[in-house]
Amino acid sequence: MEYANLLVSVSEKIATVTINRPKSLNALNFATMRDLSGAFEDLGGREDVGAVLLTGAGEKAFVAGADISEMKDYTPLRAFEFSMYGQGVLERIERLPQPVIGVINGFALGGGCELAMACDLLIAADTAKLGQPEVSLGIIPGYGGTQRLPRLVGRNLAKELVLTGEMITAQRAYEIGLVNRVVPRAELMDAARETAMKILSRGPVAVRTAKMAMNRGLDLDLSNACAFEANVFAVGFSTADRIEGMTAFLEKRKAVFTGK
Ligand code: CO8
Repeated sequence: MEYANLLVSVSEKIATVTINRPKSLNALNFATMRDLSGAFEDLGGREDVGAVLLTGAGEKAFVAGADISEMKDYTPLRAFEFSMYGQGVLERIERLPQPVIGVINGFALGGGCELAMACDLLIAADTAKLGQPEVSLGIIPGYGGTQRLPRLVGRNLAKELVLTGEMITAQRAYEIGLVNRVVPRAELMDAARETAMKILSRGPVAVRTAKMAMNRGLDLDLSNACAFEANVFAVGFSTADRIEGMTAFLEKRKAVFTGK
């Protein structure tokens, strides 16, 4: 599939989705959100894709936010519609069956930070900067930033970031649990691929269902979430992968999973 604002490639079961508007620091206009929606819908159904890397084109930015030049003329109704549409796109990314690694190659601001938070884990270049600067524009985050950020880093740190609008370094983002790892810029893609390869070497059904159990369980109370986990755990015992995984362990060899 070809997209006006994205580059999508697949190699060794790893899809790389690159937001490709470097002149605007990969700002998210409506067309880009529509492309992201289409690309992730397509990737979710592909058997040749076991993990996805999401990154931005160019040296400067992952995504510097929603496209301010497009947003400046919004009516309240349009703002509501685009916020809801974008939230749906981020939910599609968050709920993709395969794991999604956000590869933060530069600025991840506003809608860019929100997009990053919809990924399963984040690897950032040491040069990256993250933040929710919306209040500097007189608006609030609209792609789930006021909701995902407190869930990820805790209420007080989220309030500090959203209310001051200050950017933080990748290192600080690591310290507060917003990103998983910080690596030198030159090593970023290799580090992301390495993490994806490690995940791909595990039981594919287990990886997908573990992701789902964590995502869905976080929205439930602990007791019901654990009951949900027990059900998903039990389903795992219907797979060829679990027979292979346990047999390989007992035979002291590497498991060869089929994803069945
Ligand atoms: N939207 C549109 N264009 C942008 C954006 C953006 N968010 N960010 C950068 N650009 C453009 C600049 O206008 C500039 O274009 P041009 O060359 O034509 O003048 C080009 O990208 C390069 O940017 P700068 O010259 O500003 O580069 P600097 O290195 O000087 O600065 C910064 C980099 C600090 C990242 C700076 O560009 C900046 O502050 N950008 C805006 C960051 C921001 O405020 N982001 C939040 C936007 S609001 C938002 O994301 C809300 C999300 C929810 C929306 C839900 C409803 C739709």
